[in-house]
Amino acid sequence: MNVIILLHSGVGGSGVVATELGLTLAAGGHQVHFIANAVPFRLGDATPANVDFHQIGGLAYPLFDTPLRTLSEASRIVEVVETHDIDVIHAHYAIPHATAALLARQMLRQGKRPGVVTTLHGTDVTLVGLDRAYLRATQWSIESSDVVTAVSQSLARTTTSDLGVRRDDILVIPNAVDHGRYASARVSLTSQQGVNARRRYAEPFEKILMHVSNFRAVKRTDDVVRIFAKVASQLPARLLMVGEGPERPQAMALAEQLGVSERISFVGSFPRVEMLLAVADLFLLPSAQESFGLAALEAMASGMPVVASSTGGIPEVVEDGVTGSLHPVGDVDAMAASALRLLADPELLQRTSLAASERARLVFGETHITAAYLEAYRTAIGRA
Ligand code: GMT
Repeated sequence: MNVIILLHSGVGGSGVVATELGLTLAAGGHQVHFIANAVPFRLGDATPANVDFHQIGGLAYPLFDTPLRTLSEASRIVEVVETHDIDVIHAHYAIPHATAALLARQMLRQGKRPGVVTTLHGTDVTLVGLDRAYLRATQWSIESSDVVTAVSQSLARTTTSDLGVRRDDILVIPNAVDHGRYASARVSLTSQQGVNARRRYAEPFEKILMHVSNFRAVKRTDDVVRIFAKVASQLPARLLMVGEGPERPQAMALAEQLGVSERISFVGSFPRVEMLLAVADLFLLPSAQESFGLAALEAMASGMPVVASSTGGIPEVVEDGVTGSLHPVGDVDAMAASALRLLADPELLQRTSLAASERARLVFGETHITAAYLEAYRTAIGRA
């Protein structure tokens, strides 16, 4: 199939999912065209012959406050559709990508109409889409797509209940993970190189906790620091805070205030996150809202239990008491107690780590999830 994938190129779950899906489709022989503002974060140097990247332009004319990206994106889509015999346009995130895809299809003068598949990722529904400034555009884009998928049951429900979208056929296709990549990075820890990697952050007797995010308010990174401070008061431990974002300075200040800053490494964004995940023992994700929690899934694939909030789609990813531990948003005491219970009991830690890795492999493996998207593409082509 000839597929266009529209995505946000910066650090963020939806862009990561879209990039990994595109690369998997390409590995399966499909032709993939990524269209974005910049080269997608996870695409890096991986450019197989059947993967193209098309950058969205945007004239910064003085009359416009900002470049009119949705229009330039739609124009770019039309160019790619007209020159590459595109079968389907897959928009990751409702706005502006689904809007641009639908507009582009209207703009086509002749030839075949590609199907439009929109995948909802979370904040496009729970945050941005609900803003009155975008509400009707978001509703229209979702209702007009040929096929709509959501990354969790929770998000599919919220899309109709809170966003007021009028369609009852939203497909749930969860996010996938390349389990082998994460598992083999951890296996490499047994080599000298891996031991050295771990030593960069901790002494052999210390436990390593980890958090990965874009440090936005919804991630509650202050809670991560508070949980860690409680854990570190009971056993020798270190915390790796991976990522960049607006809440990072506040998290650093809180670490100072709680006297744990020397035990925390803020390491910035890391494209090959599996290499960092491989050194850690336990993952923290105390978010206020999470439609899925891709970071938790990647941690599980790497063989780590996850202590997280029981919010949104997280319970569909992390099985409470089996692959980690879930608690109400903001219950820092309970999250710290669960982390301590896991870290202080080697047998429990190993059992939970194994269960996490197995769940990531069996439930969220790439093969059947990619097949589900291909089926969605065929349905969309039929409806277009
Ligand atoms: O969580 C973020 O800040 C990024 C955001 C995005 O759209 O890039 O992530 C959303 O999509 C991810 C991939 O499907 C999900 O794993 C995240 O749970 C979701 N974030 C929220 O719902 C807050």
